[in-house]
Amino acid sequence: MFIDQAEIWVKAGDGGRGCVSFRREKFIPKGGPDGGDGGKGGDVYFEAVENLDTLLDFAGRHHWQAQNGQPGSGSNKAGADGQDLIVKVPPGTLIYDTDLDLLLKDLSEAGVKVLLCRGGRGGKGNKAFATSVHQTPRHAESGKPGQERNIRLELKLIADVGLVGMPNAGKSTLISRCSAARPKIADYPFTTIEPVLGIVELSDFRRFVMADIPGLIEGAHVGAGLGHDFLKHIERTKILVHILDIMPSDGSDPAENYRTIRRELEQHSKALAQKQEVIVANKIDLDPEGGIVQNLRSNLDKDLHPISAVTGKGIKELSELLWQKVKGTIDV
Ligand SMILES: Nc1nc2c(ncn2[C@@H]2O[C@H](COP(=O)(O)OP(=O)(O)OP(=O)(O)O)[C@@H](O)[C@H]2O)c(=O)[nH]1
Ligand SMILES: [Mg+2]
Repeated sequence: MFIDQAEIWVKAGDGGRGCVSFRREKFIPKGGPDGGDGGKGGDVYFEAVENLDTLLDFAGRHHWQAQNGQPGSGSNKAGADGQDLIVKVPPGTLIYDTDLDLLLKDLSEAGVKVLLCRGGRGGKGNKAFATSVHQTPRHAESGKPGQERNIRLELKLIADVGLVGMPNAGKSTLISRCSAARPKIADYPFTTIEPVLGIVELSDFRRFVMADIPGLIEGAHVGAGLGHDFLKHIERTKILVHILDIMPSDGSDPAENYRTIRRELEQHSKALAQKQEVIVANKIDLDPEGGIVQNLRSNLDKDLHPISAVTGKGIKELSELLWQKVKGTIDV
């Protein structure tokens, strides 16, 4: 359904070069070769870890490289091996080699780790080339280059929060306010014709995924409007955010609209209707006295979260509330 993608270049470390050196000490005239070997280049691993759910970390960084091996030195000292690079990705990440157009690995579960590029072997120092007939070799090997690949990472995103509501309620305005998603917004119904995902980021690296779907209308479960097709996109979300327009331009009653959408959800699927729901009263900038929201609250007899997606009022509080609920919900 929704796919997060990143194309990157990964390279293992090169092997360190071997050393050409001869032992020189005061009273030992012909000390013999003592150049050490180069260290091995670091490998590149990919590992699926818990607590990551997007490929956002790859958006700003294209090159991922493990450390090179150190060159060898005199007195038979081998160079240090380069450090391995362990790249952490969310569980469910698919790794493709873009040059070979080949799926390399499906990191389906946390804890799975795969070696993607092998580090180059270190070169031999001149010590290694000494033989009985050739006691003063003056050459050493260079290290082997580390493997490199162009890869594509793909992750199917599952939204934590799904936005539902009548057309024009302000769903797309809300997602564009609290995430980097930029869906089309307009004052006519069915502006959104396909689902859009946004990542809502809060302080301290907290974030969750929000899905904006086309507006629902009466009869959606039997195909009216853009139909119920889109409801399947939010079947796996943890929470539904039901957006109500407190002052619909068609003059309809917000409380009635709420009930209509609830009926549609119930008729579509029981599981969907049983999801935790947060009801949002949008467009409170049109109700400066707060009277409409108050009436709506008592009419529905439910908790309402007043916001204005246009001015931004109440959005921060709403995002915090949603994050709390996403984090606290075990029911996936
Ligand atoms: N005054 C006011 N207008 C708003 C607010 N939020 C959204 N709107 C307006 O409402 C209209 C519809 O907004 P959208 O975000 O496109 O609504 P939607 O729910 O995504 O609509 P569909 O995609 O058609 O289902 C636009 O003209 C918005 O500018 C708000 O908080 N206050
Ligand atoms: Mg929309």
